[in-house]
Amino acid sequence: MRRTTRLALAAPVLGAAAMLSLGAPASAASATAHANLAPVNDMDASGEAYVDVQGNKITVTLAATGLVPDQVHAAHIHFGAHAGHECPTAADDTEMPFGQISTVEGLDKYGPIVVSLTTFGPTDPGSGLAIDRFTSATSDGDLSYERGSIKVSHEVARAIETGLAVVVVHGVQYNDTEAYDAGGPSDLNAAFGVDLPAEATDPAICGVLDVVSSKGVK
Ligand SMILES: [Cu+2]
Repeated sequence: MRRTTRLALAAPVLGAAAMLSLGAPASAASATAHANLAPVNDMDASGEAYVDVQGNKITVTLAATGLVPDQVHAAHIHFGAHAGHECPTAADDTEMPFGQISTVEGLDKYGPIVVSLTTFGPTDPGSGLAIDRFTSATSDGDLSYERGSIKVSHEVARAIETGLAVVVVHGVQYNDTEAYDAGGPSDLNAAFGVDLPAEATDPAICGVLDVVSSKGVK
């Protein structure tokens, strides 16, 4: 029964891929949004992200500390028209194992992946767990990321320009090994066809992209 529930919840993650491929004409709008990234699970981590929108292209800069050292951290922009446009809290920890807020448990709050913050190659939702293309934290647990000219759909550009998108950095530590080896299986495994532990994919830090300046956004 639990398996059925998880698959149903994970479906929107894949659904977003189809939406993105529709594309849209570029607009003249521009905006800058900023997110303070705060811990979702029990991590002493924090960070900041800026997203500049120019028409249908975005530039993303992200800096974080307190992440799992020397481990890769998948990071995304999440958005769903019917999501809460916010980050999950302990109240969203509704499925076993309790004490771990999983990516799927947060979907109602931040929506599906709309942009994968990879270092190279595609940035589509389907790249959401392309762990060989995400940034690793340093041995001190710091992470910095910058990538420009990321093409997004009109809907995603509008979501960012209107303060509805959310940045999530994944990869947590539920034990003391500084490796991804605990928490049970990830609830994204079925949707992405991977076999990762929950530690590799559960959200570490999260923040809503609040608009700090905008021009021509309607
Ligand atoms: Cu994510």
